[in-house]
Amino acid sequence: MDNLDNIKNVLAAYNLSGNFIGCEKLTDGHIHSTYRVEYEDGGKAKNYLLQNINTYVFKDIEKLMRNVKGVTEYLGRVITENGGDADRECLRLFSTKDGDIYYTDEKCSCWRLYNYINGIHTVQQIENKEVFYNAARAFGTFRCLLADYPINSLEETTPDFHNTVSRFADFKKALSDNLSGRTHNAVDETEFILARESDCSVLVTLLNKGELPLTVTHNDTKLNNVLFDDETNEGICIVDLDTVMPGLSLYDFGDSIRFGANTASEDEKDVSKVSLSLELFDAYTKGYLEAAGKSLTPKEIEYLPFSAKLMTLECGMRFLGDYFNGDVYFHTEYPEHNLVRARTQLALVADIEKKTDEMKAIVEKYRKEFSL
Ligand code: GN1
Ligand code: MG
Repeated sequence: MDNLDNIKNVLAAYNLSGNFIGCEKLTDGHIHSTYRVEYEDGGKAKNYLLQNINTYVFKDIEKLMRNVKGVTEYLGRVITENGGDADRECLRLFSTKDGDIYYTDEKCSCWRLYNYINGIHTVQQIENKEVFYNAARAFGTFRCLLADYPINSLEETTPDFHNTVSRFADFKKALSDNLSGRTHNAVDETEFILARESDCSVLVTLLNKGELPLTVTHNDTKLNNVLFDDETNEGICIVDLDTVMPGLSLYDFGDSIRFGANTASEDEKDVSKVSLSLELFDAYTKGYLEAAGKSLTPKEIEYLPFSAKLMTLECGMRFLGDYFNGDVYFHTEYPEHNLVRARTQLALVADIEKKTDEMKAIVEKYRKEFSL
């Protein structure tokens, strides 16, 4: 954990009333370091979410924070106009005493402060399909809320984030650089990826030809980026807005399936536990098409099953590439962590390939049911 005194110094840059009580590190994300900070004010507990921003991943902090400010303010406005509770249904960014939207400490490390939403929980792995259906509705609603967001004002904070052609090139570079000297540990996995090069250009080509629309996308639609209400279990708030950028809706759908419809966790060591749950794919497809289907084109709907395969392959390439590069991007807990993660993703790709026909039939079922 970052030094407690340092955290207190950071908090002193903000205008927070009451007394600091303590803080705990939250461990959901692979990128930033996140803390729940507790204050006591007039006998009442008040929580905040403090984040130490990973500037290795987000190299241009100004761009990043301009996007986050723009999107959170916009969401707050739209949610309020729709009669919702913006303090619970979206992230709110606090400004420092100097009016800045992030704070740079003496070590040049960057921090930001959000509201902490009470009465919610996150889910790491699905236990019943209702949860996944609710996540799908939340991501579908998120898409609709941002449908009119001025896409040209969004900066590309991480260029080519889901450009699978450049992700493939990055993987090949990591393989040939072999900075960690570990490529011999993943010969079969490497071969599996290299055999799927042609998949990597499918969506990029359709986008370049104008056959798929560029939309405002979240780009990191992991299940644990949804906050679920403790009482209703509905997905009430989408977090992790750093990668909200112009992109394809298929990236969002596919990445949700990759993470949530896997019968094993992302870092399960026993790959025989990994498979695509068709029941969960069905639940997510239903929720997503119910909430956002009307805003999707026939081509987008057609490619929903493929997007699940492609986003899973991309993630496998990223984990394995990072393993070859020496674990410089994703936080890891043990030396082989990225290799283990890559193996689960590739096992899931193989299973999706076997189940493609059933996945297509599920999409078709809901396309008809919702008259899309
Ligand atoms: C990272 O921050 P987190 O854990 O929600 C990553 C995603 C990956 C994901 C894999 C900015 O997401 O792209 O799909 O790990 N975020 C970034 O679990 O690279
Ligand atoms: Mg996250």
